[in-house]
Amino acid sequence: MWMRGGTSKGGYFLADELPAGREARDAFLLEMMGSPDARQIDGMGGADPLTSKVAVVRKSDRPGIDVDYLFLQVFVDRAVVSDSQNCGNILAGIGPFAIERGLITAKDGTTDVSIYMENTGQVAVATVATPGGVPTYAGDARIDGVPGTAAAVPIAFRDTAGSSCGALLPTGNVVDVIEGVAVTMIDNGMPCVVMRAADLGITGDEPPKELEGNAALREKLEAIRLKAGPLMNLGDVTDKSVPKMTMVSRAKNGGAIATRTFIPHRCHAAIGVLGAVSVATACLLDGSPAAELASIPDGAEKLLSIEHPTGEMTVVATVEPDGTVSRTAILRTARKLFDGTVFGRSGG
Ligand code: NQM
Repeated sequence: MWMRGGTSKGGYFLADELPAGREARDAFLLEMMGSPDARQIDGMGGADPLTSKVAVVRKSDRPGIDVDYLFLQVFVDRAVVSDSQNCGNILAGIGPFAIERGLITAKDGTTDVSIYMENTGQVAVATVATPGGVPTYAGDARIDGVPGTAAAVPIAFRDTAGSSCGALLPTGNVVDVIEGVAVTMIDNGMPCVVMRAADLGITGDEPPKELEGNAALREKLEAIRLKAGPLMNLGDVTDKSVPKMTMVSRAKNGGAIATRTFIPHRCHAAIGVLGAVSVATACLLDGSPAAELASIPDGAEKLLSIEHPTGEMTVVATVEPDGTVSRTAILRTARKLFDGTVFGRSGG
């Protein structure tokens, strides 16, 4: 099934529909997407990392969990399929997909679907609109980066700190300096390197195309990223899609902070879900470059509007008295686009 999940789009598969074994699976997914090719002309991919994504779903045998979800990033111009990151946007389609495929039975009204995210070993709970026990995609929720409105899919996360890096702050520091730039290396669901835009010589409100055209900036970001990888316990990140590189500046539209994010070689048209959760968390760390620039509301339950090139994403963060972020939630929408058969080059 092809679905839009949040501001991303990709193929959703039942695990047993894919070729068995990692090598055969990845060869099929590359052929199906049309990778490697900058235009993905011979496949389903949309020539952008955000539209070259795959979800592999199975009924879970874990207590209290409905389904297991493995996210795979199919690189556009390289023959790489990576499970090194999670994806909170594609996650938004998992609940409806699982109900459509009969993995779980929906209730009348709304159905909570608990999802084990295999990439990071954590759990998310998505609430799917299911009037009459059937998923509906129509509704009045609006998210930036997607035209029109659709049924709301609120998603809550717990215990995402250290999802891939083993700790919220894998170096133990709020600030480190790499290549002369002050950075916060953080992982609250997505490994991110958060830096001041000004320190990279940009204002932070440039359009993504302009930033992608800035060769000196891209080179500097990649130099920082390759050094950050091992420091974040991610090893050699040359062929990985993490860490994400987020440059922050003061909010321009009344939000908490403004962002421009390389994921990591293309500049995101918006920001990833767990990426936004990690950046929001960096804004709450005293002494971090992001905290200096952020505008933080009072109260234990904070609505942090993370501005990005096509609008904003609101992260709801629950902050404990000791300052730790114990729970986060975001609003997404999803839509079923197509259900059918896709083929590899051999026709299989
Ligand atoms: O951070 C893009 C996206 C993502 C990932 C990326 C995501 C997340 O927008 O949870 O959603 O950063 O590769 O789909």
